[in-house]
Amino acid sequence: MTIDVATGIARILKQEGVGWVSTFPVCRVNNALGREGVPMLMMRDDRYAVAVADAFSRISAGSRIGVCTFQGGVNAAGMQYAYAGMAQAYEDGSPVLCITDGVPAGSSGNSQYDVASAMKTVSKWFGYLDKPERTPELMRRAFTMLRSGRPGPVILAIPNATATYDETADPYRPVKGWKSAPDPADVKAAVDQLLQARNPLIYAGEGVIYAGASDELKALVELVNVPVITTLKAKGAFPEDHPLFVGVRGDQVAHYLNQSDLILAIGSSLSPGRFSHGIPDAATKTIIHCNVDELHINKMYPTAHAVIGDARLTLQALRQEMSSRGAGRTAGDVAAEVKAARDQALARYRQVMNSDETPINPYRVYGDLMQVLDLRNSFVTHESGNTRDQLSTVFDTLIPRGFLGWGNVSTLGFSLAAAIAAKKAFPDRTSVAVTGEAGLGYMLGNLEVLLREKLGITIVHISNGGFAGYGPGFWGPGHDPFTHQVLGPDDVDMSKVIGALGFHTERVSEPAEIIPAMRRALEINTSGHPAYVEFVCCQYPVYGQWVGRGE
Ligand SMILES: Cc1ncc(C[n+]2csc(CCOP(=O)(O)OP(=O)(O)O)c2C)c(N)n1
Ligand SMILES: [Mg+2]
Repeated sequence: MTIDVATGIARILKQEGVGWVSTFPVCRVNNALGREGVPMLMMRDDRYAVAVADAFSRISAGSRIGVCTFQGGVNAAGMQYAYAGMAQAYEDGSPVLCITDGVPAGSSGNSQYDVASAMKTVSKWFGYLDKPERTPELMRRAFTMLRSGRPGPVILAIPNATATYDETADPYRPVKGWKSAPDPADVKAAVDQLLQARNPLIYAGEGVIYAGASDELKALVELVNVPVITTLKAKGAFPEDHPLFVGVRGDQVAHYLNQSDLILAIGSSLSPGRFSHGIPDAATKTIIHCNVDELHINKMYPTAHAVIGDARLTLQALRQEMSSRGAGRTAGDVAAEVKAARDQALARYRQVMNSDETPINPYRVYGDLMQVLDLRNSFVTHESGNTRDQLSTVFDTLIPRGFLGWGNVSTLGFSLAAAIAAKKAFPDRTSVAVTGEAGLGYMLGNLEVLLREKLGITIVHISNGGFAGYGPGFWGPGHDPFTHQVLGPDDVDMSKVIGALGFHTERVSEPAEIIPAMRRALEINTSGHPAYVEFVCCQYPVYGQWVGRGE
């Protein structure tokens, strides 16, 4: 049967199990999606169309692929605005499928902006559908890239969505995705080195989550009795109430990174971005780097030994090799030392988590949030700024993706997209985005979506009247004293602004009111209604640092 390209794409997406597509109009495949019954989640700008699909892929650990569409072609405003979302997905390695209009044949001279070059800088693969018959081929290729190897965004540009082809000539079959197991000799060598180490440390990255390898990580860790840190993006890959969990950041993490003589990195690039640790004194440590491909090996730090393969298969192989040699490493005092280091480093935060001061200390909000939430059935994410730095210092994550840490690139406003995606991925989990004023500013235009789509999520606003940002804060002796001040809770009542939209809103100034207000908001969420809670907080830019960054 002859069909047009847009219809072919819509049908293939259904075959691939794609349940909905996020979008901002216009894109020439959208009408076919509508006709073929693929629901569209219409965001209020192109960047959020990408970000929601990106976050859905992250939260599903790539087991379900987020798909978005946005305007492309000649002089494409949509694509230029979506670029921010794609750049973020690319930097963070998220397997999202972006579908857009391509520049039609013969029109390549009509745009100053070189679409193909631009798209190639932010994608694992950029496909240009230059012939309608190639629709199944390019979609097959796209899903192969999305489901295999190192994750990253894939972009497909469709220059002529109404061109037709014979659907029966090359029937589409869904793509499974493939994994590779490591070389057994490399596994043996890694175990040899691990057994020789005095103070080994396991450094787990997001690859563990994408491989669905949290159970395997825990099994190996318990066998070898080695302390664990995770990256920000892998927060939750290892249960944070486990006696061998050190942390994501903070003095205890610094201590373990500094004292380690061997680092077994699994599923992490190990290349320090703005929001990750460097390896202090790397040249004096043995670095065993387990990664899905060679891109990150011998990058930044000398790799003593690489184990290339899927994180789950690698962890299984390491455990088998370890078991086959008799025991693991003896328990000794490892867990007791981890506990002592954590207790010491977290004491100052645990104290402010119980603070009765007003304006409210932000840590009191985080502490109370942990009490209110069922940490095995909830989703929390941060924003760029203090909420990221503080939550990643103290928030206990007990299940993979109970918390989404994000940010090799930390684009303000992403928490709203993440909370929406979490609600779509796990409708029964409570979904909470914690933001400052800057993140909230980015979200405002998109809040209508939550009402229209009946998405019961709660936005928690740590309202401190300024851009605390990084380091010691923007203010006073902070690094940006001229660019931190915005109208704060004394000047504007954001709960009224957002309440007028139709959200359930509250404004909380008393610490004792945090838990009751959160309970009301989460209860209202269960009927599909969004909530916004503003906590009038003090400026308190205190949190764990990143280590080994030479700053
Ligand atoms: C798109 C984008 N532009 C700029 C930044 C740099 N930046 C990081 S945090 C921040 C200010 C955060 O202030 P606020 O939201 O009030 O959070 P606070 O730290 O006060 O809790 C800025 C401008 C960014 N992360 N993303
Ligand atoms: Mg602020």
